[in-house]
Amino acid sequence: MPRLLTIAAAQSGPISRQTSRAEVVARLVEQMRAARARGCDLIVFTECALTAFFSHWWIEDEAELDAWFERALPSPATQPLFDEARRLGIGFCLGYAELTVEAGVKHRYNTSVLVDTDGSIIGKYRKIHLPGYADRHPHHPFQNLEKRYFEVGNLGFRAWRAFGGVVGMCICNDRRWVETYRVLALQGAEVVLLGYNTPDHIPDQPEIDHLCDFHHLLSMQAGAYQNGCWVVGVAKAGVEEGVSQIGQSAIIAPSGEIVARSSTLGDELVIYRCDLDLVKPYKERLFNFAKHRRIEHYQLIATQTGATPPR
Ligand code: ING
Repeated sequence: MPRLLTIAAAQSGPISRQTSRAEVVARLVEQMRAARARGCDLIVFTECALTAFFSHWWIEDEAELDAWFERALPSPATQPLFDEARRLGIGFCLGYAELTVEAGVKHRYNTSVLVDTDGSIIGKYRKIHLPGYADRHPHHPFQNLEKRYFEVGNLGFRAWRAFGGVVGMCICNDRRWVETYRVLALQGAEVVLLGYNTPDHIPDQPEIDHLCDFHHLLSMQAGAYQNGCWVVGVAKAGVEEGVSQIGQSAIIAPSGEIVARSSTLGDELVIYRCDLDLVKPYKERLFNFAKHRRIEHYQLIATQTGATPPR
């Protein structure tokens, strides 16, 4: 019996600073309904899906910053999403800005949750690779202040048995780092879900702007193939608060092939019926870690710890 999982990558168009959570949640609920009507079992929303990507501008006031975060999930504003998921019997992955208070201390993370078809939370991931910087760059057309607004994730990369397979999550810049997929695949991950806010211009490196789409897809396709995973990448696309961001939401098979991709820069569902057993030719043969991977022989590991400089 094939293990089929029909997934919707729910690409988001721009969200303005003035758009309320309620308005955004209504957009996400509409996408959830449309996905379910097209037979989807799981819908994947993007990074920081509830608001404009506020890391693109300087915020001094703490209360102003905290207003971009969710202090609980479900929160009153996001409860309709959880209720609709339960009513429709569809699972979802949601990226959001998480504010949590531990021992009286505030902690802010760039987070995603995996939610089951009954609306219960299966697992949570907090973004580890935070790109950009913590100080102001006034000469840049926009900022990337994730190192100022978020802490590095403290939950590691984790995979959970869910939706008939093994599912892991990462967020945006994580997809560019080879370790992300490998650490998830070593836990048996068959599907990796991620959202991203990716500008099509890098103020510090304009010379590679023309490669934005290529590097984005290359990272996910390589991660999928080298670890025998399905990879679902979901954009916040279009010009949001003056920042032009790539679309290119895509569903990538364990072969590394792009089997479905977006063609707009707005709200768009990219849907594919994923046969989870297509991971087998890669996990059980080409990249059978037990048979072929020999980490004990990788000298580089020693030099990486600074033990011995390269000869
Ligand atoms: N954004 C970008 C990302 O896709 C970036 C930052 C863009 C890094 C282009 C390198 C090149 O990784 C987020 N939010 O991580």
